[in-house]
Amino acid sequence: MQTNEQLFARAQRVIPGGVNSPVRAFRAVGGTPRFIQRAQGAYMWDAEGTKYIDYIGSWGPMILGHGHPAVLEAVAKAAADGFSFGAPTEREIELAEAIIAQVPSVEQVRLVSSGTEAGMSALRLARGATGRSKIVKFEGCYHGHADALLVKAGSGLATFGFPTSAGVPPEVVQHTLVLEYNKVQQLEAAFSEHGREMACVMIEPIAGNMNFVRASVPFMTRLRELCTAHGVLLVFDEVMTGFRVALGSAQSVYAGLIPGFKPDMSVFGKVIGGGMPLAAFGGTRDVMSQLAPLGPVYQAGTLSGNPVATACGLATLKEIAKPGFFEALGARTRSLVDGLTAVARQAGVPMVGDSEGGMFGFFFADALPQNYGVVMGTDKERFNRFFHGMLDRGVYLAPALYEAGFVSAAHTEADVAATVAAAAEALKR
Ligand code: HOZ
Repeated sequence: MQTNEQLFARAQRVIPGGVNSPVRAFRAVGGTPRFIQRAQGAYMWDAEGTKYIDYIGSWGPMILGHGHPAVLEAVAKAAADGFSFGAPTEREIELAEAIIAQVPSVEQVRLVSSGTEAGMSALRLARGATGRSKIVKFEGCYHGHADALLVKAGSGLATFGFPTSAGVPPEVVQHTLVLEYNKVQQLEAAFSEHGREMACVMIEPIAGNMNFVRASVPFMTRLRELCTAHGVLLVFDEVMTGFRVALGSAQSVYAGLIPGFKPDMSVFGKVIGGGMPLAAFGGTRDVMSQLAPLGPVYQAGTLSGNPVATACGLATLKEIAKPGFFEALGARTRSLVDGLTAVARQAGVPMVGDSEGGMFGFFFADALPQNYGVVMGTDKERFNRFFHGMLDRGVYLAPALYEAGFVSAAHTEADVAATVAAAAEALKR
């Protein structure tokens, strides 16, 4: 058996930083990343055989837990029929239909392989469809690592203290305006100055890359009004929230709060692939018809709509559409957050938390942050101590304070109780 430490040392010789995605390296929290060997249900086991209750769920996709039998069966059957054809399949239509059935703002959808690809393609399409160049994003919102969107993003960039990546020339981001999340006045000022030059505003409606921060209802209402008034496309990045916070995604949550609310375009990933590389972007038929081969906006991919990935996604969407699924998941997630904040209160530690469906976040602070600046000011040292205290007790939280957490349908009340008991101990440190 090789230890996590031995594997990490070996990995660092052949992979930059020993990982294929920066936040996995534990740089924010320190220590040795766990090399995962297998997972089942709500649990993962590392190379040393240590068992963890998993609250990352592959950073969102594993909403059913690991190794769900219906998903395994669908994947095995699809794999036996062929891994990739580079030609259309019926399953792609079925997945597109399944997405459209739950998200009324999406009339057509194109499948791709990653959230980054989906965000990048949505951006090109928004620019092509409007004939405009400027785009707006918000501090702390991460839309994948395409150049134009890698400005003041949260997630890994926040972890490493680089607001923007090196290798992104200033000319490439000269059309990207970055505003503060939840600041209505800034939004109004930006629209009055640049509204007619903007192609789109891209937003994580519930930001999961600065932990868990909701767009307020007044902010979202005004954003929708301004986009409509200026002919700017409102693009919801639902890579994290899509089919995770509700069956209709975060846009259904806002539609319940703001009558008639709809974004113009949406970006999905994670849950729609059930753990396989699959993502999508969609919108009105009008906008989507600008895409090649119908229109002039080019976008393509050898593995787009991959038959095994679509089987995995379809089987996952079928399970989560069952009656009562989100009610149960939401209740379990709320009970976790309530439990964590209750033991923190008992320990005299300021902690606040929030959740929607199966996505949650918590901060060592007195009040829930409304934007990135405030998130950055919450107690990072305390978070890091807590992270390790939980890991030592068999609870695997996201290894950075800037990331949301995820509960799956496989987590039981007993898992939540064990997690809360671990937290009570960890908070004593
Ligand atoms: N983009 C993810 C964090 N928000 C990290 C994905 C990973 O490292 O697997």
